[in-house]
Amino acid sequence: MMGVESQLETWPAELIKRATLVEVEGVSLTNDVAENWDALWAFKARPDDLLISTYPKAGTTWIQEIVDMIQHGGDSQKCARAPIYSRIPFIDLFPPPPIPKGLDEAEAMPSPRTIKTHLPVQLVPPSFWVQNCKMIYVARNAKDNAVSYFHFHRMNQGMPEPGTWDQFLENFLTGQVAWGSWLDHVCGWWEAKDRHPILYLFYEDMKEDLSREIQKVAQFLGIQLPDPVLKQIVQHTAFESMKTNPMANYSTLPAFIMDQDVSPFMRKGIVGDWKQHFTVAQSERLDDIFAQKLQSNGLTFRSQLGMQC
Ligand code: PPS
Repeated sequence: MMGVESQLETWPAELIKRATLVEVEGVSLTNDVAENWDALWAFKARPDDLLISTYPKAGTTWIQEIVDMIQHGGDSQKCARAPIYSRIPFIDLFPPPPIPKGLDEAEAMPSPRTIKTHLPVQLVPPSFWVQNCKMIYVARNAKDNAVSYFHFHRMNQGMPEPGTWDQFLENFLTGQVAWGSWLDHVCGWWEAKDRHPILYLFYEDMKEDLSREIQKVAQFLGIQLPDPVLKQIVQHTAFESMKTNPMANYSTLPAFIMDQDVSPFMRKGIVGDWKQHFTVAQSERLDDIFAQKLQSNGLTFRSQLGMQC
């Protein structure tokens, strides 16, 4: 993707169109993913691939930067080699040319590769399971996740129209958003971790103690982190650092793709911002819809630090 940013400057903005939703195996996906479904499903994973999976806006970019820093011994210069979307290809991204498809970028990348997906567990290309690839999943509480996703729809001109917050929340609650139901996503990956090498992390835990969660990731990857390296990674992946890092904050993309004046990609980066958006009734409705399945899966989320719900 190096060099594509300069080509984009001369690109007709009308080429970016808001996506529509199409169901694949009962999951709402954007039309571009659905149109390329066969190629995505046939993706050939390699045994030393690391797959990063998240529901959109759960902390994907954060864990990507952490993993890249761990893999490069905490060397922030090496992690500045390219924007995050080029360092770690996103296989379920099918933009119009000249932006390369994530699949093509992944295929061209030498091993060992780290790959990003937002797919629910049952839609992950089978070769990842066959090759027994390591996977890291990050989950975020539904309320902050929904708010972040709403603002992302507003600023990303390739996402479906979000409508009002009230409309968007209804779609989120019924899984009528890209990559489907948050509930099915977090529960499906939670169940899969018992039969596969999956490190399941929570955004809220990362906010609570970043150093502790980075150490979990390093241990999972079998990499020793000397104390000064750990400190460097904590500093480099703190919200304020990533917000101003052009290789992490998506500011390399033009405004006709992501309009950061509408809402910055690195927006607030906190736990509990949902309180500024949800009415009491909306909060209770979400709890009613999600609580039972979460409970029966033994899955607990914190929607503010210092409490569980
Ligand atoms: S995407 O488009 O799905 O890849 O987006 P994703 O990276 O998953 O989510 C973006 C949200 O994560 C927040 N973020 C962070 N929070 C805390 N610390 C760090 N370092 C960090 N990096 C990204 C980002 O601000 C978005 O959340 P909101 O709530 O919108 O601020």
